[in-house]
Amino acid sequence: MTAVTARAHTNIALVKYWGKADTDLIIPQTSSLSLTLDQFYTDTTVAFDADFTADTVILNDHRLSRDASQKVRHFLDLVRQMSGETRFATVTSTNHVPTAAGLASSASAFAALAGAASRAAGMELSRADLSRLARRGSGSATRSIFGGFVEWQAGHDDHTSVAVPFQEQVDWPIAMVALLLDPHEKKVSSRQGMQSSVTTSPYYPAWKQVVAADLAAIKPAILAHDFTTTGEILEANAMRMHALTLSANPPYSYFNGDTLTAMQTVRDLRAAGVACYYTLDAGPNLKVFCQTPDLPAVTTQLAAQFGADRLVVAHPGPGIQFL
Ligand code: 2P0
Repeated sequence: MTAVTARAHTNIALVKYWGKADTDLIIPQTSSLSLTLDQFYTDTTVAFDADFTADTVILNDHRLSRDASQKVRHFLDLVRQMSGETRFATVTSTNHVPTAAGLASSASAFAALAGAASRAAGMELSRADLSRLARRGSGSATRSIFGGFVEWQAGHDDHTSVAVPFQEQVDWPIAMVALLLDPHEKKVSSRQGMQSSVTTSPYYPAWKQVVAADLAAIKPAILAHDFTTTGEILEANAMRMHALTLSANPPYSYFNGDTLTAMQTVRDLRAAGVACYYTLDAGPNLKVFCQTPDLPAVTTQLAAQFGADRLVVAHPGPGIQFL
């Protein structure tokens, strides 16, 4: 038995992925672009052994039930199919995500699992192949194979739907401040939510145009370290993604009251001359994008309003590592 351990960091999309073209292969409707973060990562160890009579999944020291481990076991089946491995595995995973971040993401989880499981099964995959494999577990995991700014190119099949580094070494002093407003699990999972948007929102065709235009505009802005353009695009993109939840049938929303208050705080900071922009995913928690000289002003205001224990400051992080 050889155990392999991989570490992958989570990522925050600046131009969001919200909708699948193929729900089985997890081919998205659009490309997306993210920033991998240094503060939040998952360490996963996988070992296959002929003595095991079933797959076992241990997450943060707790053994998962068959139901809770279904996605991971399905992923292991895929790895066995690809590699010819026939034994069962034990997967031991630890999420290093400060509870205050509200960021328990499937992105770092499936990226780390793709790395550890494929190598434990004897495969030496390129990072592009790891990205393709991670995608089969969770869409956002496709991007977590790489560090810094990453583009997931939508593609049209298993081979062409893959992430590519856009800028792995980030020499731009930027930060993402995670603000926890509600630690509870979301009522509508991303998977259900995005599918409902694809099939019922009349605005979905417009979203595809929005993403194409935002990607074309944000890439040169990032390369030029144009903070204002980058910030304006990522904030508007997040709001337009959330417009797909409000316009779905039945309509739903990931916002709570504090979400709206925090958005106003960010706008007030900007009006007061502090450059910062927010984004948010399938939950009520904000991530505030700023440059490091503005960090003290941003964190002081957010801490005064919501409590210092609800903030985690993150910076650009690395791609997958084998430990
Ligand atoms: C993203 N999110 O681009 C978007 C923005 C949430 C909001 O990817 O069904 O866990 O496993 O592919 O990747 C979260 O959805 O969904 C997500 P699946 P995933 O980061």
